[in-house]
Amino acid sequence: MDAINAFNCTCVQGFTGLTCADDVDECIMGNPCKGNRACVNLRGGYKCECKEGFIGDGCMTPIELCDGTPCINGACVNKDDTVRCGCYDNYFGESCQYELPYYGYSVMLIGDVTDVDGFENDMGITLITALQADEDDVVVTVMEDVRYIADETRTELTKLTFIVLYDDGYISAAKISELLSTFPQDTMEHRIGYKLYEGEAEPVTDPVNEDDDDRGQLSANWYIILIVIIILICIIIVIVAAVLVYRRKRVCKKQIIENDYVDMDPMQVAFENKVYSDLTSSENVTQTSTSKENEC
Ligand SMILES: [Ca+2]
Repeated sequence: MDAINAFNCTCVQGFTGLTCADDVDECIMGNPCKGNRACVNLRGGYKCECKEGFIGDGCMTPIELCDGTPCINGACVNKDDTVRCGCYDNYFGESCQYELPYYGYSVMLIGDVTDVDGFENDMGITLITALQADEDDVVVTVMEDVRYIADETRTELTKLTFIVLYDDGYISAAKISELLSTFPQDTMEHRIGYKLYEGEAEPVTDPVNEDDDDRGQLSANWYIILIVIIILICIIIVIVAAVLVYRRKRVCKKQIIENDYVDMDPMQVAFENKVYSDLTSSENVTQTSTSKENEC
C-alpha cells in the first residue's frame, strides 16, 4: 500500500519484515508438525517429515528396523529401537553367519566349573602362546555350558564349548585342536585349572531339577545344623541353671552357719569351734541346716 512518503507491505503467508523479504520460521513460531513428524523450515513455508523410524500418511506407520538387516541363520529382533539377530541353534555371529559345530571346540572337564570367566582367560593365554599372537588378538568365548554325569563313576562333569576370535576372524575347531595338541596334556590341564575327562558320559537332561535337588540337600543340612544348635543351647541353659542352684545352696548354708554363731553365747561358740570342722557331717546341724536351707 502506498502512503505519503512511505509504504506498507502486506506480506503473503510465510514472509515477514518491512519488505516481506524475511522468512517466517514456522518451526519456531509454533511447531505445526505433530505426532511422529518433524518440522523442517523452508523459505516461504515449511514441511513436515516423518521422524526416524516412521513412514506413511501422518507418519503413523513404524518402519521395521529389521528391514535390510541380514540375519543369515536367524531372526531379526527389533526391541527398543535396537536391532540384532537372534540366531538359530548352532549358529552365531552378528548375522548368524558362523556355524557353531565347525568353529566350537568342546572340552569335558571334571567337576562343576563355575569360574567360566577364569576358564576363558586361561584358555586365551594358552592359545596366545600357541599362536604366538599378541595378547589383544585372541578372544575366547564360551558358547555352551552343559552339565554331564560320568557313566561309571557318576562324577559331575562340565562340557564347555568355546570359540576363538583371532585377528578379526574365528578359527575352526580343528585348528584349535591342533594348537592345543602342541601342549603336553598336563601342562594344559595345569593352565586351565581343571582336569580333562575322557570317557563315556551322559548329559544332565533336567538341570533345573538337579539344582532343586541341590537346594533341597542344602535345606536339609541347614535343618540339621539348626537342631544341633538348639540342643547345644538347651544343654548350656541346664548347666548354667545347675551351677546357679548349687551356688545358691552354698550361700544359704554359709548364712545358716553364720546365724547359728550369732545366736550362741561365747561358751557355746568355743564349744562349737571345737566341733566346727565336723559341722557339715553333724546330723543335728545338718537337719537344722536342711530345714533352713529349705527356707532359702
Ligand atoms: Ca519458513
